[in-house]
Amino acid sequence: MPVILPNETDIYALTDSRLSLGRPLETVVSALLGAGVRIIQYREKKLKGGEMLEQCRLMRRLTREAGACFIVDDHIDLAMLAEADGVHIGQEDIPLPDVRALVGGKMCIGLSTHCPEQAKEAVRLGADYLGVGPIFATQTKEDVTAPVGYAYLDWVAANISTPFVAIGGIKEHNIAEVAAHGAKCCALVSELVGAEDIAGKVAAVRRAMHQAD
Ligand code: TZP
Ligand code: MG
Repeated sequence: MPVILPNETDIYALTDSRLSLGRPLETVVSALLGAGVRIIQYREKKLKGGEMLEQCRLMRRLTREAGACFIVDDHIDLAMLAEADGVHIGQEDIPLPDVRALVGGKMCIGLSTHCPEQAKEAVRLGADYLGVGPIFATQTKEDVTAPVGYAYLDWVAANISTPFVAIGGIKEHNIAEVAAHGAKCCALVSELVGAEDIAGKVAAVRRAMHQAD
């Protein structure tokens, strides 16, 4: 099954059990997949390794059945053990060439970037896609860097041909503007997993994102 990258789909969902209104991961992920989300990242900060591996294997099964791409945040070991399609790393994580040495050429690697220098370096190092953000302030990520606003997004849209995903504070009410600044794919955490009606929210976010198409 070919890996789906952010330029090939519009919404990139991330999990966060702390924001999921107490619903189990399977319920949340099934709702996202049922609504047609084609990339989902497993991102959990406070769980033990054994539980995370079990959850990654569950997500691998669900995403495979749905023909969706499965990415693991930070944990290269979990990504490999669960046969994920990719791993997502940040600027202070294990450097991309070392991650590549571990995961090989088949798994995709996403790298978070916050400024043009980091984007150019990510491309040079062979990132398969770039995270671009945080566009807006967000409560979802601890130790988050300052919002980059539209200036950096505009720069990436104009200068980088590697697929990228905009992230950070993106909601139904602002996604049209983010798309107008060149984001073909947007990552959302709280807006999707925190919605009472996840399928309804995905549909509304999509409508808002494509209103100018
Ligand atoms: N990386 C940059 S901002 C962020 C991550 C993982 C969190 C985005 O969460 P939300 O709830 O969509 O603002
Ligand atoms: Mg990270």
